[in-house]
Amino acid sequence: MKTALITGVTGQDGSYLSEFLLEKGYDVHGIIRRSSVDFRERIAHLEGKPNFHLHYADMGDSMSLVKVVDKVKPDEIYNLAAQSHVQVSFDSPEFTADVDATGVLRVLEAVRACHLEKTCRIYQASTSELYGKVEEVPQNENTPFHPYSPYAVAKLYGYWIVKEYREAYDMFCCSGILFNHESERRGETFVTRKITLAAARISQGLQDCLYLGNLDSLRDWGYAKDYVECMWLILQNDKPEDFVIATGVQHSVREFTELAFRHAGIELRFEGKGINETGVCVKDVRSQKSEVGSLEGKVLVRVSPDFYRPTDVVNLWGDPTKAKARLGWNPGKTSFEELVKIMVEHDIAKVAAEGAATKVRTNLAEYLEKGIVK
Ligand code: NAP
Ligand code: G4F
Repeated sequence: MKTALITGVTGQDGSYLSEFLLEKGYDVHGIIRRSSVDFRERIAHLEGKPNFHLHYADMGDSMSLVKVVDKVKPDEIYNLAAQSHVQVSFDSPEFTADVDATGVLRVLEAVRACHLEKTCRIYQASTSELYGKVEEVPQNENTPFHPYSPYAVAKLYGYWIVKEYREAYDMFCCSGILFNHESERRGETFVTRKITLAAARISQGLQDCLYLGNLDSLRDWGYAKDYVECMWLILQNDKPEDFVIATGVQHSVREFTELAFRHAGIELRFEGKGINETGVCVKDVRSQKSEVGSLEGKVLVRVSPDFYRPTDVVNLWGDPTKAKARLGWNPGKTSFEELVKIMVEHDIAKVAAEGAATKVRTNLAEYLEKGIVK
């Protein structure tokens, strides 16, 4: 039985990766950090399983990482922990650097301190944000980096320190340069989930309008469940290498919004430009109309400069040729259309099930809309 240690186990990817590795027969250990609320929604269904274990540690605390690595003696480490929100990195750049840059170094050094550098393989959660102000479209493993946010600059350090330890100490450590991957477990302030939750709430009469930033931004969106398989494949490869993981298909935030609302029974037409652009309901085919009646003619999407970034990455499009050829990974397993459908159907059911509690969440949605929480 192999032993894996996952940092960021409570996150979107950490939860799917845990399920994937448990299914493969691994003994899975995850790192959690102390929080005033004991709320681990994404992994609650795994707690109590005999091969699933949790340990307190923090990416900002070297000694805690050394102690966990020494206790678990993992065959594989998946370093997924990060302050992962790009816009938040402009508000908390130093914290982001500590966790996303120095944190990677702490993991590598913990492995060396425990004398596991010859046996333990390490996966680093790298990102398409490294391409930032893109210098080439689509982007592959040889495309030059141009990070364009404090988050991306921190992640660039993570990428290079992994490469350095691979070359200096002959360690099996690799970066997966993953393009955006989403799911029904995606954090609620990333654009896709914000849209699918809003489409669900608006369709049930629990939210009036969705406020977004740059609708023209282009992303290569995949399904997180498919991407965690690739993290594992990267560590099963015969030599340590970095890989771009993407679908090879690109869509705009506007297209994502149109499709999500369509799945909720609402046809939108976008009109106007820049901050004056709006998404108007032109056809309301919801199966159950809420007490607010037909939405036709109503403005359901508006642009708010609160969600503009000081520098925004607007043209991410990955080329997964290497991962397909060398790892046998299938980038087309879940299409963009299927992804949006999965997320909207999940959120429609979630909003309906939450009932009165959803109304409380709607207040949060109003805060989100006002830009208090990005
Ligand atoms: P996520 O849902 O935001 O999860 C981040 C995880 O990191 C959470 O478990 C979080 O714990 C943990 N964490 C944050 N700060 C920590 C600290 N100081 N000590 C210990 N744990 C800490 O992110 P994700 O979407 O799963 O992404 C996983 C990784 O892939 C991240 O490194 C992200 O930057 C990278 N990535 C993501 C994408 C994407 O599209 N999803 C694309 C490329 C790269 P709490 O639950 O306690 O907050
Ligand atoms: O969903 P996002 O916040 O994701 P972003 O910035 O691409 O970052 C995610 O993917 C990266 C991989 O490329 C990861 F490394 C990172 O950890 C994270 O998982 O924003 C996507 C795009 C941006 O261009 C943003 O400006 O959507 C645009 N956008 C437009 N309106 C919005 C909004 N983003 C957010 N979060 N909220 C909006 O209202």
